[in-house]
Amino acid sequence: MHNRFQHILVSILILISLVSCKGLQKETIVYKNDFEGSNLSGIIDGKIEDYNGSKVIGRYSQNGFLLKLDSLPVHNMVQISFDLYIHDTWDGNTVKPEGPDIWIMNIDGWSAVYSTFANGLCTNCSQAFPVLQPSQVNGGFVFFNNKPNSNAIKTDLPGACKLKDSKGGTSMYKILRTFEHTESTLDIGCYAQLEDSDMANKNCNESWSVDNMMVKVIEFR
Ligand SMILES: [Ca+2]
Ligand SMILES: [Ca+2]
Repeated sequence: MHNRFQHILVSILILISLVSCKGLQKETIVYKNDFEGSNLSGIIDGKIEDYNGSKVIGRYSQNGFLLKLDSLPVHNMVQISFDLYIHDTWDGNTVKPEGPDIWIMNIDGWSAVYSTFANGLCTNCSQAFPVLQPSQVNGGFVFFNNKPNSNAIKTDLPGACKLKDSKGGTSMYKILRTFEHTESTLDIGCYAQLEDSDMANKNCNESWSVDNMMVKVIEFR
């Protein structure tokens, strides 16, 4: 009987410590933007466009934008999440002159995403995503071969320009990155490096945009 009482007491103590441990993690949303108010404060090279009934940051073809956050509360980790729209005809791992078509996210200058996407009319194409980084072979980059639209959340969205109004013209991905970070400033750069032999229409042929961006800082005490 004595042992049984001890057993129950230990169980209760473990339960209390588990509950209190959970309380030691503090999350703070430091940035949240659905771009419906066209708010581009803190963003360099930001621009707004309407896509499929929602305002997005974009569209970009080559280049992109930089979000600069400062005065962040004390934290150990950062979590970034957003919707990435890949519009029209991306050629994935295809070699020059039509590819590779690379989407890039740099955080404080380090590479968080350097991956290829394929969408639209690309036949016999492959894309690296959801593999986020290429391997390095003989000083060059080799991208992983996944099927076009791998891990896309939506593949039946209309295109934005070249494939405007045609279903499947855009694919949507959820980008989620969580990493250790303690500095009070945070730079998030989103870019693309796209190859297209049709330079005059590149902005229409292949572009991207972002929506519902959220940045959380997490503190473990
Ligand atoms: Ca929006
Ligand atoms: Ca291309």
